Amino acid sequence: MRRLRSISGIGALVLTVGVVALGSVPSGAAIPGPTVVQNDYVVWRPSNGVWYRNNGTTTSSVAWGVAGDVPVPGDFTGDGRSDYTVWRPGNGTWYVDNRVNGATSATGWGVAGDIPDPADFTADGRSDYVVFRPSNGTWYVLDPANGGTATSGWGVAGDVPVAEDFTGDRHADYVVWRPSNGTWYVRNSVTSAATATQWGVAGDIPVKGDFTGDGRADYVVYRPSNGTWYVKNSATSTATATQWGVAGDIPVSGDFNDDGRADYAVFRPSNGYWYIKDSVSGAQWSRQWGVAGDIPVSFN
Ligand SMILES: [Ca+2]
Ligand SMILES: [Ca+2]
Ligand SMILES: [Ca+2]
Ligand SMILES: [Ca+2]
Repeated sequence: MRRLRSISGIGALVLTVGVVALGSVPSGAAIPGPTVVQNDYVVWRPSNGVWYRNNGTTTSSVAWGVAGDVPVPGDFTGDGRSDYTVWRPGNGTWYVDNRVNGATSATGWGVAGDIPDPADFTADGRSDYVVFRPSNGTWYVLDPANGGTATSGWGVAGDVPVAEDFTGDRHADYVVWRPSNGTWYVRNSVTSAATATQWGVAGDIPVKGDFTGDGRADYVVYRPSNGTWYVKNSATSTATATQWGVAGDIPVSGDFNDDGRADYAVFRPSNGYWYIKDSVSGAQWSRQWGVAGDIPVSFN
């Protein structure tokens, strides 16, 4: 695959910093945010296959992927940092570009029709290659560290795979969200214990994240119709609703201020801004990064 790398030189994307009045849904010029971030602001552009990254202080871009690919960033190499990664439906191949040293790899895992959903099932600190196959409701996991594999029948066609750790043992669990009944089906990947929790309605978008900081993923949906985030603490069942977003916004999973808790974050294609609301203090900021058509990705 063609691979180009440039640092701090993205002509098409200009970082702007300004001040606007705070409101429930800010718009307009950027509001400065934290300079130390856990999640970077990253978009992948299908039209040219370029990843544009902004870590709060510096920017870079890497050409990696082609139109039709699915961006699936994760830390596949175990250095603690997300790698530029795409999954190609046409050949079921994962293309990984090590973000730190530029080493690349291609690994076949999955077939056309699968939904890629990388997560760390083995708790070794490295994302695994993971696909959910709607045609048979089966998950396929490949450990990049040792080639070990696992399969699990969990889910049906139409379900949305949401692999993350709900049980707090650092092993990602098999999780699907079912739009037809708004139910989260969680299967502990270690013990196989299963739970079903209704949270959300058809049309919602499930979002990964631990919003409460207890090391367990929470039930989270973003509702496009009213721009509201509904979060249910997976340990206590305490629920909150937070309006953050407008029609057309794309929710993004991530902790944007490095406090160990996921934040409310949306990317607005109409103006290329990211709007973040700290899930703890309610502090708000925004950053212009990306254009319409870009895919915002969770990247740290
Ligand atoms: Ca792993
Ligand atoms: Ca787990
Ligand atoms: Ca939690
Ligand atoms: Ca946070």
